[in-house]
Amino acid sequence: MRIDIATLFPEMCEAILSESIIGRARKKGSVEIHCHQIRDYTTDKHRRVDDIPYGGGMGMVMQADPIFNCYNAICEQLAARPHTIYMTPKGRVLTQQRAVELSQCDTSLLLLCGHYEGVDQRILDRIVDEEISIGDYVLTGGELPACVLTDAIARMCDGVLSSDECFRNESHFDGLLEHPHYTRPEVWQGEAVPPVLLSGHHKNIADWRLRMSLEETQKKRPDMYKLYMENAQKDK
Ligand code: 6GU
Repeated sequence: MRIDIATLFPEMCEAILSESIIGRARKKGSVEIHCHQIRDYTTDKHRRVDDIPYGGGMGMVMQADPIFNCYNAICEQLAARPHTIYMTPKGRVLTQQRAVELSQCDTSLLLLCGHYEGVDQRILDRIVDEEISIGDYVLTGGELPACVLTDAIARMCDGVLSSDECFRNESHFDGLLEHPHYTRPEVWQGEAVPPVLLSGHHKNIADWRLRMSLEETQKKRPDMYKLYMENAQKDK
């Protein structure tokens, strides 16, 4: 999987995506992530990327041309058109299911990060296939959302985690929150690990984990619990 990110702050994305599991996966070559500086694709001597909005009002708007030049350079590198996603609070809110689908996308992905008050609508109309938000709140730019989306997708690509099991069991994957986890010591400040986990009885452990998952979901995310139960009914 290859992900390109077009932004005015490539160092911000590069810093986040060079650490930990994603950083290691990039070094190994399991995922390819390229951050592009949109400002490098300006043609005027002031390297201008934004201007005041037509119609007046607050803030600056990112201009079409630098973004279009950056996009075309990426297309040329890829020798293909990437699936292009604009990160915006107006987009569809990211879900685990959408992240799974994007991780299986057969073309590469391009994430476009907006800044200031927005981006000229004409470039969005020309190159964007999909708009994604990471939640119903407003951030100063698309960089953190692009890193969130990249992490969510990249961790499911082959060779990034030690095995599929690492994400097949976890919160949100099957519509439930994960069961609690315990590690050594067996007793910590008077609190013991649930005895079933020390029993070595795999069936009992699996049953306990599913029960805890259901309880956890019902308590913390009644909305997810309701959906899960409705789907379980349908599957019967
Ligand atoms: Cl994708 N961008 C910005 N600026 N704010 C957001 C967002 C994206 N998703 C949630 N808030």
